[in-house]
Amino acid sequence: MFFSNLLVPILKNNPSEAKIKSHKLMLRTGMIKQSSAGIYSWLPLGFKIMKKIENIVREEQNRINAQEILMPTIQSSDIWKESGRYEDYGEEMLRITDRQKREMLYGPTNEELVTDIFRNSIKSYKSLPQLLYHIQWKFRDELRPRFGIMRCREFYMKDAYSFDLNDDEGEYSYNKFFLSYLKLFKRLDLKAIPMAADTGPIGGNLSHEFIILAETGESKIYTDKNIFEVNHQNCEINKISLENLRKNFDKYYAVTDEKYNKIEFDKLVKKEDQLETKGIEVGHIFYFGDKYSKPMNASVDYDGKKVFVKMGSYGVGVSRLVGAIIEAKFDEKNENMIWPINVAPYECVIIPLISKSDKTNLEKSMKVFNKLKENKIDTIIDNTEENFSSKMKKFNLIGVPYQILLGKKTDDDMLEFKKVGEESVKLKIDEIIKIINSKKN
Ligand code: 5CA
Repeated sequence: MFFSNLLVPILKNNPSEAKIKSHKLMLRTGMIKQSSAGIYSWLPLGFKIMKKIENIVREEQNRINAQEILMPTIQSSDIWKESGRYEDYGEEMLRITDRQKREMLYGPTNEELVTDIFRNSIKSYKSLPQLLYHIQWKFRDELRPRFGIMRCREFYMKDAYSFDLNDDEGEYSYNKFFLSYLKLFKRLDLKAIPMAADTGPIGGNLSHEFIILAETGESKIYTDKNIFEVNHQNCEINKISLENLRKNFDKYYAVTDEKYNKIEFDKLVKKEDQLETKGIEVGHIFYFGDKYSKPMNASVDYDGKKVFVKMGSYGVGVSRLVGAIIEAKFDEKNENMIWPINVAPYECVIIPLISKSDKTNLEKSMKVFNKLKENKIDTIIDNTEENFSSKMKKFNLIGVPYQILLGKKTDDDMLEFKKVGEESVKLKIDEIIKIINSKKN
C-alpha cells in the first residue's frame, strides 16, 4: 500500500543498453531485471501488469468455453519424435538430459503434449469439440534475443488447442478464437489487425497473425487501410455470424512479409488505400487439421470408424503484450506510459505532501485509501518525502491513470483529483470512486 515498501528500483535516466522505448521504460521503472540474455525476472510493478493482462486473457478464453489446464514446462522428447518435430525444430529448442540419461526439452510450444493428453482421455466424437488452453512459460533459444521482453528466450504465453471431428467444425473453432482475440485486444485498448500469415514450424495452411501497428515492430506488414473499419461488435458465436466476420476481414488484402506479393498488392488495393508499415505480433492462430493427430494416433470413434481429429492452435504473447501496450500507447511528449485502467499497475495513487514535521496529510491519505479499497479500487500511497512535483512525475511515467493530490490547502470534503494528462479538478470522494469504477471493463 505504501510506495516506500515496494521493490521498485527506479532509475534516473534511460538505460543505454535498451534500443526501444518499452525496453527502456520497463528497465527504468524497475518492472523487469535481466538475469541472462533474453531471460528476465519480473519485479512487482511489471509482474502486476502482466498478471492483470493474464486474467483478461483468461476471461476471454473462458467466454468461448475453452477449458483451462496447466501443462509442464519440461517435456519428454518421445512425443516430439512421434510427431516428427524433434529434429525439425532445430536449435531454437533447448534440449536437456536428465540423470537417467533421458532426453527432455523445455517446451517452445505444446501441440504434442496436448495431443498426448487428448488421445488418452477422449474416445468418442460425442465429446467434441474440445477447446483446451494453458498459460505457461515457454523457452525458445532465439539466436538474437532483443528488445527486452518483446523477443526473449523465456516468455509467458497463452496457448490454446482445438480438437474437432472434421474441417468444417475445425474452422468453426478457429473462428471462435478469431473473434475471441478481437475482443481481447479491444479490452486492452489495442487495435489488432488479423493478417494472413505463414505457419512456420507449427504447420498447416490457414493462419492469421494479430498485429498492432507500431514503428518499432519487427513484422513488416502490407495492408488495405479499409480493414481498420471492419467491426466485430455485432458478431455472435454461431457458425454463420463467425464465417461472415472472417469474410469481412479476408476480403481486404492484409499480409505479413512472408506472404507479400507486390503485383498482387498493386492489383488488389488502390494506391491511396495501400499501407506499408510495421507492427508487433501479439497473437497467432493456426489451423493444421491432422498434422499432429495422424502421426500421434489421436482419433475418435465415429459410427464405428476411426477418425483422426482436426486441430488448431492459438497463441497470445502475454509477456510480450506488456511491452506492446507501452509501444502502442506511450505519450512521447510528456514521457508517460499509458495503461488501459484494467491493466494499470495501480488504478489510483494518493500523493500527499508530507514533511518530517507534518504528517497530517499522510493520515488523511489512509482514510482516502480505505474508502477506495472498500470500493475495490487498486490504490497506492506515495508516502515518500520527495517533493510534490517529482512524485507526480514519477507516477506519470509509471502510468498510474488517476492521482489524488493532498497538498497544503486540502480540505476534507473536496479532493484534488487528476487524470494523467489533464488538469486537476476538485471532487468529493464518492464522485471520484464513481469515475474510476465507470472506466473499468
Ligand atoms: N503453438 C502456436 C500457437 S499456440 C505458437 O507457438 N505460436 S507462435 O509461435 O506464433 O507464438 C505465439 C505468440 O507468442 C506470438 O504471437 C508472440 O506474441 C509470442 N511470442 C513468440 N515468440 C516470442 C518471443 N521470443 N518472445 C516473446 N513473445 C513471443
